[in-house]
Amino acid sequence: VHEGTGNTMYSGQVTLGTAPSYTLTDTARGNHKTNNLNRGTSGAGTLFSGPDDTWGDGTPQNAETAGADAHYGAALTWDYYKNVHGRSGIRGDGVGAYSRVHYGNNYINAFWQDSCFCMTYGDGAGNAKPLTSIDVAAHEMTHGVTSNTARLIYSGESGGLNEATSDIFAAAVEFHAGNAQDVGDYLVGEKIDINGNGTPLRYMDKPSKDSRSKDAWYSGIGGIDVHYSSGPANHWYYLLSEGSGAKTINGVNYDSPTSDGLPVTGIGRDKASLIWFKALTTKFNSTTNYAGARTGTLAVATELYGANSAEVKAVTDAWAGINVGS
Ligand code: ASN
Ligand code: ZN
Repeated sequence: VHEGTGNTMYSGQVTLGTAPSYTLTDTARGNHKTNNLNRGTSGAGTLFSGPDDTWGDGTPQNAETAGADAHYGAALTWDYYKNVHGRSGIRGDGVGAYSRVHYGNNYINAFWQDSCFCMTYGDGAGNAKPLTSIDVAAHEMTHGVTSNTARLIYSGESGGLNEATSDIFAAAVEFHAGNAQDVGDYLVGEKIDINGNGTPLRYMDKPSKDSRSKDAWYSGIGGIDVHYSSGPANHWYYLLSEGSGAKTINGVNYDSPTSDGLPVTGIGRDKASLIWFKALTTKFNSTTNYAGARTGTLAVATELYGANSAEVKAVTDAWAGINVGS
Protein backbone atom coordinates (compact mmCIF):
# COMPACT_ATOMS: atom_id res chain seq x y z
CA VAL A 1 0.00 0.00 0.00
CA HIS A 2 1.41 3.33 -1.09
CA GLU A 3 0.09 6.68 0.09
CA GLY A 4 0.46 10.27 -1.02
CA THR A 5 -0.96 13.53 0.28
CA GLY A 6 -3.95 15.29 -1.21
CA ASN A 7 -4.65 18.96 -0.62
CA THR A 8 -8.30 18.89 -1.52
CA MET A 9 -10.79 21.66 -2.05
CA TYR A 10 -13.56 20.18 0.11
CA SER A 11 -11.96 17.80 2.60
CA GLY A 12 -8.72 19.45 3.67
CA GLN A 13 -5.45 17.56 3.66
CA VAL A 14 -6.04 13.84 3.19
CA THR A 15 -4.18 10.62 2.52
CA LEU A 16 -4.56 9.28 -1.03
CA GLY A 17 -3.84 5.83 -2.38
CA THR A 18 -1.16 6.34 -5.02
CA ALA A 19 1.32 4.25 -6.98
CA PRO A 20 5.05 4.48 -6.08
CA SER A 21 5.72 6.03 -9.48
CA TYR A 22 3.51 8.95 -8.39
CA THR A 23 0.24 8.41 -10.15
CA LEU A 24 -3.33 8.58 -8.85
CA THR A 25 -3.69 4.81 -8.88
CA ASP A 26 -5.21 3.40 -5.71
CA THR A 27 -3.50 0.03 -5.41
CA ALA A 28 -5.38 -0.84 -2.21
CA ARG A 29 -8.73 -0.23 -3.91
CA GLY A 30 -8.73 -2.23 -7.09
CA ASN A 31 -6.35 0.18 -8.85
CA HIS A 32 -9.03 2.82 -9.05
CA LYS A 33 -7.52 5.62 -11.14
CA THR A 34 -8.16 9.33 -11.52
CA ASN A 35 -7.61 10.93 -14.92
CA ASN A 36 -7.48 14.48 -16.25
CA LEU A 37 -9.73 15.32 -19.22
CA ASN A 38 -8.19 18.79 -19.35
CA ARG A 39 -11.49 20.25 -20.64
CA GLY A 40 -12.03 17.54 -23.20
CA THR A 41 -15.32 15.67 -23.40
CA SER A 42 -14.29 12.29 -24.78
CA GLY A 43 -11.77 9.55 -24.21
CA ALA A 44 -10.37 8.34 -20.92
CA GLY A 45 -8.16 11.37 -20.33
CA THR A 46 -4.64 11.24 -18.91
CA LEU A 47 -3.77 9.54 -15.65
CA PHE A 48 -2.62 12.12 -13.09
CA SER A 49 1.10 11.63 -12.54
CA GLY A 50 3.84 13.17 -10.33
CA PRO A 51 6.56 14.92 -10.10
CA ASP A 52 5.91 14.10 -6.44
CA ASP A 53 3.34 12.46 -4.21
CA THR A 54 1.56 15.66 -3.17
CA TRP A 55 -1.62 16.37 -5.11
CA GLY A 56 -3.28 19.75 -5.44
CA ASP A 57 -3.11 22.85 -3.28
CA GLY A 58 -6.72 23.16 -2.18
CA THR A 59 -7.62 25.64 -4.91
CA PRO A 60 -9.45 24.95 -8.18
CA GLN A 61 -6.75 26.82 -10.07
CA ASN A 62 -4.39 23.93 -9.46
CA ALA A 63 -5.44 21.17 -11.88
CA GLU A 64 -4.49 18.45 -9.42
CA THR A 65 -6.91 19.66 -6.76
CA ALA A 66 -10.04 18.29 -8.46
CA GLY A 67 -8.12 15.06 -9.01
CA ALA A 68 -7.33 14.84 -5.30
CA ASP A 69 -10.96 15.44 -4.32
CA ALA A 70 -12.32 12.90 -6.81
CA HIS A 71 -9.71 10.31 -5.84
CA TYR A 72 -10.51 10.79 -2.16
CA GLY A 73 -14.29 10.56 -2.71
CA ALA A 74 -13.86 7.33 -4.65
CA ALA A 75 -11.69 5.88 -1.88
CA LEU A 76 -14.21 6.81 0.82
CA THR A 77 -16.99 5.24 -1.21
CA TRP A 78 -14.94 2.09 -1.81
CA ASP A 79 -14.19 1.88 1.92
CA TYR A 80 -17.84 2.37 2.84
CA TYR A 81 -19.09 -0.47 0.65
CA LYS A 82 -16.19 -2.73 1.68
CA ASN A 83 -16.17 -2.06 5.41
CA VAL A 84 -19.89 -1.63 6.03
CA HIS A 85 -21.48 -3.96 3.47
CA GLY A 86 -18.65 -6.34 2.61
CA ARG A 87 -18.84 -5.35 -1.06
CA SER A 88 -15.49 -5.10 -2.80
CA GLY A 89 -15.86 -2.46 -5.48
CA ILE A 90 -18.78 -1.42 -7.63
CA ARG A 91 -19.20 -4.87 -9.16
CA GLY A 92 -18.20 -6.68 -5.97
CA ASP A 93 -15.24 -8.22 -7.81
CA GLY A 94 -12.44 -6.12 -6.30
CA VAL A 95 -11.84 -4.20 -9.53
CA GLY A 96 -11.63 -0.42 -9.36
CA ALA A 97 -13.33 1.98 -11.73
CA TYR A 98 -11.85 5.33 -12.76
CA SER A 99 -12.71 8.99 -12.40
CA ARG A 100 -12.35 11.72 -15.02
CA VAL A 101 -12.10 15.35 -13.86
CA HIS A 102 -12.07 18.69 -15.71
CA TYR A 103 -14.79 17.58 -18.14
CA GLY A 104 -15.54 20.25 -20.75
CA ASN A 105 -15.95 23.96 -20.11
CA ASN A 106 -18.31 25.43 -17.51
CA TYR A 107 -19.90 22.03 -17.02
CA ILE A 108 -22.10 21.95 -13.90
CA ASN A 109 -22.77 18.25 -13.40
CA ALA A 110 -21.19 14.87 -12.78
CA PHE A 111 -22.21 11.47 -14.10
CA TRP A 112 -21.63 7.75 -14.05
CA GLN A 113 -21.41 5.66 -17.23
CA ASP A 114 -21.68 1.90 -17.34
CA SER A 115 -20.01 1.89 -20.77
CA CYS A 116 -16.61 3.04 -19.47
CA PHE A 117 -17.11 1.86 -15.88
CA CYS A 118 -16.19 5.42 -14.96
CA MET A 119 -17.47 8.64 -13.47
CA THR A 120 -16.93 12.16 -14.69
CA TYR A 121 -16.91 15.59 -13.05
CA GLY A 122 -17.34 19.09 -14.41
CA ASP A 123 -15.55 22.11 -12.97
CA GLY A 124 -18.74 24.11 -12.41
CA ALA A 125 -19.25 27.70 -13.58
CA GLY A 126 -20.17 30.99 -12.01
CA ASN A 127 -20.98 30.31 -8.38
CA ALA A 128 -21.10 26.55 -8.92
CA LYS A 129 -17.85 24.99 -7.78
CA PRO A 130 -16.21 21.80 -9.08
CA LEU A 131 -18.55 18.86 -8.66
CA THR A 132 -15.94 16.75 -6.85
CA SER A 133 -17.39 16.71 -3.32
CA ILE A 134 -17.64 13.51 -1.27
CA ASP A 135 -21.41 13.20 -1.60
CA VAL A 136 -21.40 13.73 -5.37
CA ALA A 137 -18.65 11.12 -5.79
CA ALA A 138 -20.57 8.63 -3.66
CA HIS A 139 -23.79 9.43 -5.57
CA GLU A 140 -22.17 8.74 -8.94
CA MET A 141 -20.33 5.60 -7.83
CA THR A 142 -23.55 4.28 -6.35
CA HIS A 143 -25.15 4.52 -9.80
CA GLY A 144 -22.54 1.91 -10.72
CA VAL A 145 -23.52 -0.27 -7.78
CA THR A 146 -27.20 -0.03 -8.72
CA SER A 147 -26.39 -0.89 -12.35
CA ASN A 148 -24.66 -4.03 -11.15
CA THR A 149 -27.30 -5.12 -8.62
CA ALA A 150 -31.00 -4.23 -8.87
CA ARG A 151 -30.49 -2.54 -12.27
CA LEU A 152 -33.37 -0.15 -11.52
CA ILE A 153 -34.49 1.28 -14.87
CA TYR A 154 -33.71 5.02 -14.99
CA SER A 155 -37.24 6.23 -15.65
CA GLY A 156 -40.61 6.04 -13.94
CA GLU A 157 -40.78 5.04 -10.27
CA SER A 158 -37.79 2.69 -10.58
CA GLY A 159 -35.80 5.69 -11.83
CA GLY A 160 -36.75 7.65 -8.74
CA LEU A 161 -35.63 4.73 -6.59
CA ASN A 162 -32.39 4.54 -8.57
CA GLU A 163 -31.73 8.24 -7.89
CA ALA A 164 -32.71 7.88 -4.23
CA THR A 165 -30.29 4.96 -3.86
CA SER A 166 -27.49 7.28 -4.98
CA ASP A 167 -28.57 10.03 -2.57
CA ILE A 168 -29.04 7.58 0.31
CA PHE A 169 -25.54 6.13 0.02
CA ALA A 170 -24.11 9.60 -0.66
CA ALA A 171 -25.33 10.58 2.80
CA ALA A 172 -24.19 7.27 4.31
CA VAL A 173 -20.69 7.61 2.83
CA GLU A 174 -20.36 11.23 3.96
CA PHE A 175 -21.35 10.35 7.53
CA HIS A 176 -19.13 7.24 7.54
CA ALA A 177 -16.14 9.25 6.28
CA GLY A 178 -16.22 11.53 9.32
CA ASN A 179 -14.25 14.20 7.50
CA ALA A 180 -13.97 17.32 9.68
CA GLN A 181 -14.27 19.71 6.72
CA ASP A 182 -17.19 17.94 5.07
CA VAL A 183 -19.25 16.51 7.89
CA GLY A 184 -22.10 14.09 7.36
CA ASP A 185 -25.54 15.47 6.54
CA TYR A 186 -28.82 14.65 4.86
CA LEU A 187 -28.19 17.26 2.18
CA VAL A 188 -26.94 16.53 -1.33
CA GLY A 189 -24.30 18.71 -2.97
CA GLU A 190 -24.16 21.30 -0.18
CA LYS A 191 -20.49 22.04 -0.92
CA ILE A 192 -21.02 22.89 -4.58
CA ASP A 193 -23.24 25.98 -4.16
CA ILE A 194 -25.00 25.00 -7.36
CA ASN A 195 -27.79 27.54 -6.74
CA GLY A 196 -25.40 30.36 -5.93
CA ASN A 197 -27.09 31.15 -2.60
CA GLY A 198 -25.52 28.53 -0.37
CA THR A 199 -28.40 26.07 -0.57
CA PRO A 200 -27.84 22.39 -1.38
CA LEU A 201 -29.09 20.60 -4.46
CA ARG A 202 -31.42 18.35 -2.46
CA TYR A 203 -32.79 17.91 1.08
CA MET A 204 -33.65 14.47 2.43
CA ASP A 205 -35.62 15.49 5.55
CA LYS A 206 -38.12 17.46 3.48
CA PRO A 207 -37.31 17.08 -0.22
CA SER A 208 -39.81 19.75 -1.31
CA LYS A 209 -37.52 22.40 0.19
CA ASP A 210 -35.85 22.46 -3.23
CA SER A 211 -39.30 23.44 -4.61
CA ARG A 212 -39.27 20.56 -7.11
CA SER A 213 -38.78 17.24 -5.32
CA LYS A 214 -41.77 15.46 -3.85
CA ASP A 215 -42.10 14.61 -0.14
CA ALA A 216 -44.58 11.79 -0.60
CA TRP A 217 -45.63 9.23 -3.18
CA TYR A 218 -48.68 9.86 -5.35
CA SER A 219 -50.14 8.08 -8.33
CA GLY A 220 -48.35 9.61 -11.32
CA ILE A 221 -45.06 10.40 -9.59
CA GLY A 222 -43.42 8.10 -12.15
CA GLY A 223 -44.05 10.79 -14.76
CA ILE A 224 -41.69 13.39 -13.29
CA ASP A 225 -37.89 13.71 -13.50
CA VAL A 226 -36.14 10.95 -11.57
CA HIS A 227 -34.24 13.55 -9.50
CA TYR A 228 -37.60 14.69 -8.08
CA SER A 229 -39.44 11.35 -7.87
CA SER A 230 -36.51 10.27 -5.70
CA GLY A 231 -37.79 12.64 -3.03
CA PRO A 232 -40.18 10.30 -1.22
CA ALA A 233 -37.57 7.52 -0.95
CA ASN A 234 -34.95 9.99 0.33
CA HIS A 235 -37.57 11.18 2.83
CA TRP A 236 -38.31 7.57 3.83
CA TYR A 237 -34.61 7.02 4.53
CA TYR A 238 -34.43 10.16 6.66
CA LEU A 239 -37.57 9.24 8.61
CA LEU A 240 -36.34 5.68 9.18
CA SER A 241 -32.90 6.87 10.29
CA GLU A 242 -33.74 9.89 12.42
CA GLY A 243 -37.49 9.85 12.95
CA SER A 244 -40.00 12.59 12.24
CA GLY A 245 -39.90 16.08 13.70
CA ALA A 246 -37.10 18.55 14.35
CA LYS A 247 -33.51 17.60 14.99
CA THR A 248 -30.03 19.11 14.70
CA ILE A 249 -27.22 16.87 13.47
CA ASN A 250 -23.64 18.08 12.99
CA GLY A 251 -24.92 21.64 13.17
CA VAL A 252 -27.59 21.25 10.48
CA ASN A 253 -31.25 21.76 11.42
CA TYR A 254 -33.78 19.31 10.02
CA ASP A 255 -37.54 19.15 10.32
CA SER A 256 -39.14 16.13 8.78
CA PRO A 257 -42.91 15.93 8.53
CA THR A 258 -44.89 12.83 7.59
CA SER A 259 -47.65 12.80 5.00
CA ASP A 260 -50.04 11.03 7.38
CA GLY A 261 -49.24 13.30 10.31
CA LEU A 262 -48.21 10.32 12.45
CA PRO A 263 -44.81 10.15 14.12
CA VAL A 264 -41.97 7.86 13.08
CA THR A 265 -39.37 6.70 15.60
CA GLY A 266 -35.98 6.43 13.91
CA ILE A 267 -33.79 3.32 14.14
CA GLY A 268 -30.51 5.02 13.24
CA ARG A 269 -28.71 5.47 9.98
CA ASP A 270 -26.71 2.24 10.14
CA LYS A 271 -29.78 0.01 10.30
CA ALA A 272 -31.64 2.09 7.71
CA SER A 273 -28.68 1.86 5.34
CA LEU A 274 -28.32 -1.88 5.89
CA ILE A 275 -32.00 -2.42 5.13
CA TRP A 276 -31.78 -0.40 1.89
CA PHE A 277 -28.54 -2.10 0.81
CA LYS A 278 -29.92 -5.59 1.40
CA ALA A 279 -33.18 -4.72 -0.35
CA LEU A 280 -31.25 -3.28 -3.30
CA THR A 281 -29.02 -6.32 -3.62
CA THR A 282 -31.42 -9.14 -2.77
CA LYS A 283 -35.03 -7.96 -3.29
CA PHE A 284 -35.27 -5.21 -5.88
CA ASN A 285 -35.19 -5.74 -9.64
CA SER A 286 -35.17 -3.47 -12.67
CA THR A 287 -38.86 -2.59 -12.43
CA THR A 288 -39.28 -2.25 -8.68
CA ASN A 289 -41.61 0.64 -7.86
CA TYR A 290 -42.47 2.33 -4.56
CA ALA A 291 -44.89 -0.42 -3.53
CA GLY A 292 -42.25 -3.02 -4.36
CA ALA A 293 -39.62 -1.14 -2.39
CA ARG A 294 -41.92 -1.21 0.61
CA THR A 295 -42.42 -4.96 0.26
CA GLY A 296 -38.69 -5.57 -0.24
CA THR A 297 -37.52 -3.49 2.71
CA LEU A 298 -40.15 -5.03 4.98
CA ALA A 299 -38.97 -8.50 3.97
CA VAL A 300 -35.36 -7.56 4.74
CA ALA A 301 -36.24 -5.95 8.07
CA THR A 302 -38.27 -9.01 9.03
CA GLU A 303 -35.37 -11.33 8.16
CA LEU A 304 -32.89 -9.19 10.08
CA TYR A 305 -34.89 -8.19 13.13
CA GLY A 306 -38.07 -10.28 13.31
CA ALA A 307 -41.67 -9.57 12.42
CA ASN A 308 -42.52 -8.00 15.77
CA SER A 309 -39.42 -5.83 15.97
CA ALA A 310 -39.23 -2.09 16.45
CA GLU A 311 -37.31 -2.03 13.16
CA VAL A 312 -40.20 -3.53 11.17
CA LYS A 313 -42.60 -1.11 12.80
CA ALA A 314 -40.32 1.82 11.94
CA VAL A 315 -39.99 0.68 8.31
CA THR A 316 -43.78 0.38 8.07
CA ASP A 317 -44.34 3.78 9.69
CA ALA A 318 -41.74 5.47 7.48
CA TRP A 319 -43.43 4.15 4.32
CA ALA A 320 -46.80 5.31 5.67
CA GLY A 321 -45.14 8.67 6.32
CA ILE A 322 -44.51 9.07 2.59
CA ASN A 323 -47.96 7.77 1.59
CA VAL A 324 -46.91 4.22 0.69
CA GLY A 325 -49.21 1.77 2.47
CA SER A 326 -50.21 -1.85 2.24
N1 ASN B 1 -25.55 14.02 -11.85
C1 ASN B 1 -26.70 13.40 -12.42
C2 ASN B 1 -26.97 12.12 -11.65
O1 ASN B 1 -26.09 11.38 -11.34
C3 ASN B 1 -26.51 13.06 -13.83
C4 ASN B 1 -27.75 12.47 -14.34
O2 ASN B 1 -28.73 13.16 -14.56
N2 ASN B 1 -27.78 11.16 -14.47
O3 ASN B 1 -28.11 11.85 -11.36
ZN1 ZN C 1 -27.90 10.39 -10.01
